[in-house]
Amino acid sequence: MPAIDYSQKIPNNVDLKSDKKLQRALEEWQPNFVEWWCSTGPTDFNANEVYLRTAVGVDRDGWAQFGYVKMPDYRWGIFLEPQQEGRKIGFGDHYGEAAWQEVPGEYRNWLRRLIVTQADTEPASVEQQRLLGHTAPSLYDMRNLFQVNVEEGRHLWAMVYVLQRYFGRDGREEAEELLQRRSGNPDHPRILGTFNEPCEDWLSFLCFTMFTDRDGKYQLLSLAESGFDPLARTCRFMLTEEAHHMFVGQTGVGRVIERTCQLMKAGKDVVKEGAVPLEIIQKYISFWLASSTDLFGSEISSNSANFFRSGLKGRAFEDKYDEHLALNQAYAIDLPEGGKLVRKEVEMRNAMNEVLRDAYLEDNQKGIDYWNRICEKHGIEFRFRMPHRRFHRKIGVYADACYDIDGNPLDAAKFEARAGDWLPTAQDKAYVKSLMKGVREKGKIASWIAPPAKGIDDKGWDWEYVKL
Ligand code: BYC
Ligand code: FE
Ligand code: FE
Repeated sequence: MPAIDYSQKIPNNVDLKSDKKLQRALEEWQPNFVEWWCSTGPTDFNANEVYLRTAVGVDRDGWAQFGYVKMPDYRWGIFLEPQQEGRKIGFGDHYGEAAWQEVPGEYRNWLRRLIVTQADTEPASVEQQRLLGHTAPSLYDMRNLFQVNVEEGRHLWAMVYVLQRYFGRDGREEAEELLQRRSGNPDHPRILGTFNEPCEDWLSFLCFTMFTDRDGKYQLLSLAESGFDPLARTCRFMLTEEAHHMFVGQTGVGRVIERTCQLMKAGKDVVKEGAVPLEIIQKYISFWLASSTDLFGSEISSNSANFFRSGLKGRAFEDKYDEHLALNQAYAIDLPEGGKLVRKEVEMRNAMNEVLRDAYLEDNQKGIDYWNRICEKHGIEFRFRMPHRRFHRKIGVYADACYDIDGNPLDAAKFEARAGDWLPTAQDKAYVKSLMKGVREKGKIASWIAPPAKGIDDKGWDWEYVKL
């Protein structure tokens, strides 16, 4: 595996220059990408220098270099983890066979669909976050937003490389389509639900990076197990970038909670001080968590069984399982039947979406526990909670009925009557929106969020992360 070559138009560690045809195809796509970035990416800050990290290697330590960059000049590139000699397929019917270095013909369509679905989310999130720079609560937060944005742009590059390198003409067409669909466009939307939801205020953004980027983590973990080796290797490197996105969400929501708790403890009026009441934070959490829970697909899914059986998409941390075939095993699911829930056993392979969702929800709970420790530290009694996995679902076996926040079935009228207790109301949204005023002075921060414990790259939080 060559080191990252930055002398090339497209930085890469895949020796792109030795494959002229591919290099040409990607160099033709590059200006379209930049045009997409400038027309649908972050508005108005493309001329400003932002203190960003850029990948300079693929080893675990020290792959990042920090410096001021204008976003359109960011060195988006193609970085894969090195190939492991003799890697074997780790699960499914091909368990123990040599990992594929080219696309297995019989699985070509499934594989393409998985890669396109993954790819589609990356530009979608950039589109959703397009206007947030204007209302950033501090320069530190503005920089983090832009870091997330450029890296999601790079994730698109990662998937487009796989499409163009391994899927020929179809792959090139898909790469173009990825720049055509638009988040929230009714005629030409992004593929998955959450990626068409408006994300127009920072509380939504912080919940998105906490919960939706974490779906990204779990989907990438399962694709990092893929028997199609180039996909596995590119997902492994993407995961190293993903950690920062979830950090932004985890600590960001934590800082909103921290600010509110400080005011409550001091006996101040939270709304008068321009902070967010804990009940409203909970409603935002419930909305984004429920929507992101949908991203795992249906509880019972023949697609997921096919992806697992064929060795394309495994479970997160497949190594941790005692066996890797998942045959003759059952998974118990509470299925709705005549207004009641009835526990039924389904074949494990058909429940792979649910297995991954379990791991995801467990990870979310740790994040919620961390937020509750902030309340505890300030002596505030309020505790955050995860909504039940059946709550407010649009995809899967619970999508056709209503469930309360604890997962109990209730009729649509009763749900409507109580929805405002669980999900942000128009009034809540208007209040949060009213707080969204950009703060651009060094060392200053908005009224609704506490400063972070430390800055980026050993700088103070009050450093000039964006030159305006
Ligand atoms: N919205 O058997 P089913 C990230 C579709 S996030 C709309 O239930 P299956 C990131 C499904 O496509 C990670 N449609 O599920 C985060 C299928 O449609 P077709 C993204 C949905 O097939 C933040 C039909 O329903 N990566 O990286 O097992 C910022 C029946 O499918 C939804 C991936 O998702 C939904 N929520 O699909 C930036 C990995 N859910 O084909 C980036 C790749 C399902 O019948 N994707 N459908 O028309 C997959 O592994 C799978 O396609 C899914 C589950 C996880 C989406
Ligand atoms: Fe991503
Ligand atoms: Fe991400």
